[in-house]
Amino acid sequence: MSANTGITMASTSTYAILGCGSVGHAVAEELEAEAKDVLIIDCDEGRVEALRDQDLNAQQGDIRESSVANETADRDVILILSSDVDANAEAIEQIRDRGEDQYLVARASDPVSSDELQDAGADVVINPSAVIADSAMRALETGELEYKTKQLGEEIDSTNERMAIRIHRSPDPDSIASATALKAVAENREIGADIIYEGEIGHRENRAFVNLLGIDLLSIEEVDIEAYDTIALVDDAKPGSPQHEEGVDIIIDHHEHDHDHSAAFADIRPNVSSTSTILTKYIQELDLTLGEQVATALLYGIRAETLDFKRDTTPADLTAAAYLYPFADHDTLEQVESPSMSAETLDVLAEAIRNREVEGSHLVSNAGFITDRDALSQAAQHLLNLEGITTSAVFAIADDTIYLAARSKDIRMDIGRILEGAFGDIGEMKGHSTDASVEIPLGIFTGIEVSEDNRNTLLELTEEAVKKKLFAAMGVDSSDSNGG
Ligand SMILES: [Mn+2]
Repeated sequence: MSANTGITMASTSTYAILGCGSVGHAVAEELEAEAKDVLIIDCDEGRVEALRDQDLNAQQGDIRESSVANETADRDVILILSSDVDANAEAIEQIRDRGEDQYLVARASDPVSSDELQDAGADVVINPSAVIADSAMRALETGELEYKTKQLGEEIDSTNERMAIRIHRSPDPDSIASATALKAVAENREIGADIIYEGEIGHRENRAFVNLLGIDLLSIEEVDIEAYDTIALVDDAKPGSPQHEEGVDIIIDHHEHDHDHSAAFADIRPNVSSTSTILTKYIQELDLTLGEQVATALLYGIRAETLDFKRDTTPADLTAAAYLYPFADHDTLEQVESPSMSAETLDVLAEAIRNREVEGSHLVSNAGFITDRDALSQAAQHLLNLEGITTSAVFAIADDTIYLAARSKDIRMDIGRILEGAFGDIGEMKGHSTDASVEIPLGIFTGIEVSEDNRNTLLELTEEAVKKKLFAAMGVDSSDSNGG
């Protein structure tokens, strides 16, 4: 037995074309151009002669006749392409009557005849009107993008002073990335532009993204918006957040706007998942040399908005991402996704490592007093990296509340259920089997009224009690060092 049983039909197949109107003729030429062995059979003497003049292997014959079926018996693939659907159906029947399983492609005229030809034994049926509709849609899409790109360019070029690119309040990566791309488009046309935001650049990842890529953003507070004569809103619509209203010239978004801006240029596409995807299409259409900053920003914008292609991803998002991929700086992307630790997280982590108590593979620790709760859950995550640790729980006090963050990488240990069991009656639990947290009012936990000067006492009281409760819930007794 040979292991090599791969079918190499593509390179050795022989073809027959039955019925050679304009479609058959075009297909014959394509196949000939690929140096395929093609036999053409057509009923029209004049056409056969013309084909022969072109050095094509053509014969006269009526495709309904069994003689034609015999003539094509040695062909692997038979394309039955006459415009007469009934003749095509008869040809299929003649060929199938011979009982061989040649691959038959047949031309229909509408969905009904498609079904008939399929029933007669065609392997593939081509419906010309569907094919034309399809390519018309594609042409329309390209045509529309071409038209829109021209319009956008003209609108940008009409700027005399500077263009303001406004993004939604507390902008996310998709906003920042699409604005960065539009700014690059403007600068390529020698139009100065600024990205203007309101609120704050929240989330550590977003700040890391802006800083690592060196994206210039201006706060609305530091600019005079009157100084800009072109206003663009990019990824500005955000459900539940107010949108900019007055004097807008350009809108590019993947969310509908509540307000009718009557902007000179608007491209709003609710059928794509990110504004970064739309900007990528413009950059492609403009054939702009894609700088690393813009490519990396857009790729991150698409990934963040689609949660790494897990949420509402469309083919347009994927093709845009594939286009950007080779131009993007992947080291930077990696850094954005795991930004270096903040000072407080480091402090909390250091404190938690110092105060840790380990039973078997379970670690429980006290991080003291904190202000940033985010730091606590990051510390819990990092503690899992300590050798031999599969479950971590860190708690701390902020104001008059005990915060506890826990993580588990042990599939048998449902940390959410453990926290619920230990503290569910006195605190509020959030999370699931691998990642959970709980908030407990300090007063309820200790039974002592909280005041400024008893905080340290409360922390000590809390520490012992929390550790004991947790280890017990994890199934280890903290007074027994053989536990775990
Ligand atoms: Mn968006």
